[in-house]
Amino acid sequence: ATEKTYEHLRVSTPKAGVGFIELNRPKALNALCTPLILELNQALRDFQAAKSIGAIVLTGSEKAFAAGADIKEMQNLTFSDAYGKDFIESWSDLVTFLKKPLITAVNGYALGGGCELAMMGDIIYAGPKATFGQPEIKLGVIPGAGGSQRLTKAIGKARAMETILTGDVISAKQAGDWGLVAKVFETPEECVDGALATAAKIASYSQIAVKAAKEVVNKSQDLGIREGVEYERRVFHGLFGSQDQKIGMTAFAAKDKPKWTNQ
Ligand code: CO8
Repeated sequence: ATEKTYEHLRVSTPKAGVGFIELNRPKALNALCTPLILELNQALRDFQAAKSIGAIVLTGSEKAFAAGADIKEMQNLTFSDAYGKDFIESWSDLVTFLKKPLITAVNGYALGGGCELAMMGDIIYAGPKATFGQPEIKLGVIPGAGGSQRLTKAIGKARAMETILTGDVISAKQAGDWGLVAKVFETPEECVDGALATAAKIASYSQIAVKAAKEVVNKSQDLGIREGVEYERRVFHGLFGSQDQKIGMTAFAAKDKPKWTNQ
């Protein structure tokens, strides 16, 4: 059910529990046109709904993760079109509906909307030539899919301000040093394989615990420390109502491997 045919994506399940999406619009360096975004939303929704899938990897090509929103599509957009039709709002769907972990494996250009899409990942991995940036300023606009907020949270105000105001790019090494990405790999293949291996590891755990873990870490982005810790504790307490808590702890005590029920 998850392996539909798409025009701008390749979708597969290369490892147990892992959904894999490759952006595939090579002629435009994976520029994010509306049809591509609609397909991406659909593929993510399918993986979100698939019981067997525990984590998702999103990548592009070796040359480009995505070179941004489709500039040619935006060129003649008017304010009333953009505001009236909530241009880009369907993008926020990507993060708000997705409860399963998403790893973005970035090789090549991740610019503008491409950088924003990469940052929608719960974990970002980078290949050696990954190039991040928010060059919208050069087009007479600003980031519009969360870049000013997520980049600032990720690397701090001074660096984000410099990046967004100059349009200068961030290299893979710099992204690693600044903590924008979790890991920098030596080759593009290792970056994608590393993301798939991490996704497989996450998918081997109880989906209910993984979902709760993602939820509480994300809360840290919105809540103060006191409310955040209280929120975490409520969710932690709630997991004692799950079967998998009993299964995991019983298996540990018996020196067995747990067989999760995702209940
Ligand atoms: N949109 C549309 N087409 C693009 C885009 C893009 N963002 N990026 C590249 N392409 C196309 C080029 O037009 C070219 O097409 P053609 O062969 O028909 O001329 C093809 O892809 C190959 O590109 P280049 O020849 O330019 O390749 P180079 O290797 O010389 O350069 C670069 C690569 C540096 C990445 C260059 O293509 C570039 O600067 N691209 C634009 C980067 C950019 O400005 N991105 C930000 C876009 S604005 C944005 O994302 C706003 C986000 C708002 C939220 C999202 C809303 C959907």
